[in-house]
Amino acid sequence: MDDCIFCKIAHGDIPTDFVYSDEHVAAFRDLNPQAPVHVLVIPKEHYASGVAVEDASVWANLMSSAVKIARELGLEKDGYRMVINTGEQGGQTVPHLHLHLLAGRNLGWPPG
Ligand code: DGP
Repeated sequence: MDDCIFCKIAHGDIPTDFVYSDEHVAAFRDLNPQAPVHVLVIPKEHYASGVAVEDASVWANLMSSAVKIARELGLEKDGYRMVINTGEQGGQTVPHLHLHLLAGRNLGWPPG
């Protein structure tokens, strides 16, 4: 997708400090962090949202990478939250599937 900001990040068109990167997945810090740790984990392939995913391996790669990143960042002891906003009412603003990994403070529930 030529006009997708997360595709540009994933493919190295925008200089980015990656927290993690492999063949399928990239992770980088959110521009507008909502917690002391706020990492976005994305598939390198473009999916407008999770609704567009038909291949379960996309979910497997995304989730297993997020768990690995949480472990590497030392988040397991105090805990963390993973969020995937989907669609308008789900609060999604960037139309490229992404998982928010949030940690470093007490996170409220229910979400706003
Ligand atoms: P969502 O509302 O779930 O679609 O989250 C999109 C997030 O993406 C939001 O927290 C801000 C972040 N974001 C948007 N544009 C950029 C960008 O260019 N770079 C980075 N690092 N984060 C971005």
